[in-house]
Amino acid sequence: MYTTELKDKSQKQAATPLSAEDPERLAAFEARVAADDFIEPKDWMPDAYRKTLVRQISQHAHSEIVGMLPEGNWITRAPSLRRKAVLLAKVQDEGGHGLYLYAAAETLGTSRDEMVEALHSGRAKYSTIFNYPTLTWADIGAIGWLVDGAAIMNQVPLQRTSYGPYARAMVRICKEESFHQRQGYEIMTTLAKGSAEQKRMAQDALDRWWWPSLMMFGPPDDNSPNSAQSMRWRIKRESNDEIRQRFVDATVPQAEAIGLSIPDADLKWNEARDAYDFGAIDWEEFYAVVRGEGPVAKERMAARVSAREDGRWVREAALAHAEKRAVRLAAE
Ligand code: FAQ
Repeated sequence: MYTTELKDKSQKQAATPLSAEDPERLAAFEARVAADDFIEPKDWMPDAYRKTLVRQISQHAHSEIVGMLPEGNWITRAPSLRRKAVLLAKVQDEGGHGLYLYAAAETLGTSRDEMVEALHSGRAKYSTIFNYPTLTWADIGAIGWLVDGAAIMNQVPLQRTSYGPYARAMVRICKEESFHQRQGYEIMTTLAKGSAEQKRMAQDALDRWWWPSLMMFGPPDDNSPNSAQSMRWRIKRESNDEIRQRFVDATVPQAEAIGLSIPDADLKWNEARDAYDFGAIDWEEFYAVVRGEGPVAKERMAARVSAREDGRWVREAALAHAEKRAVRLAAE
């Protein structure tokens, strides 16, 4: 259903001068990017390239970590032991993704503490999608199916992003997201084929998660300030709108297969484009959520801040233990 194959269109991007830094180094850097070489942590890179990567990778990491909260809300209420074990494993995977991504960003010279501080003080963003509440069990199905489905669409091209540590983290993450998408779709299938009430619950979850899922891909291309530069640097390999369209085209038949309807009166197959036309996204809502006005934005940040505070003694104890151990080993 989902492929990890990369349909690369960024090859077509012209080699445009990237910035005004040391021309020789810059030319060598550009040539490597153009040749699809990975840039590695100790390689020279333009400052703006480094900044863009820290911004995107750390925001991606924050999204994984904050993204544990909506599903974590249902671990104790999963309807069976099997569902609980699967959900626990999935939420744990998201924590792991956050850690690989923080580690990838740290190779660019930013500490984890700095990144976490930027999140907690509201300076760094995380995905809008995690500012919506999980009201019923069907929301767990909808998140796996739609949110992980959208995450895969966006992350498959990132397996060939130009920065080596980010690209390699993506390979493993995509494999795990693929399992997450399937478990979500399986929950939705079970509910959609269940009692009338279960089917209503599944439809209600789809109604609430559909539009926020389309917003995950970011603003439209003509309103995406970072895209042009990121495409030239091959950090982004495909545009926000291209990936959003691919997600719609893959997901609509999946909804039809289980008898659910996409909540979009304008959704229509377009023969000429070989793709679905779909209705207008409410960008006002998107920007409000980006500004921190999402339905449960305050709860999300409060939960992250208190988790950090509650875990302080563990970090301090681990550090004290490591120091004692180092002294003991040195003495021996
Ligand atoms: N939410 O110029 P662009 C997941 C911001 S992981 C919030 O287009 P760019 C796994 C953007 O940062 C989901 N902010 O920006 C999971 C920029 O602001 P800035 C996360 C958004 O970077 C599943 C401004 O708008 N995935 O779900 C959003 O070129 C289930 C202008 O936008 C990633 O982070 C948004 N949706 O393209 C976990 C993938 N969209 O930074 C748990 C990596 C845009 O200049 C459960 N990231 N903004 O202040 C990317 O691919 C890119 O960063 C984009 C945005 C495509 C998200």
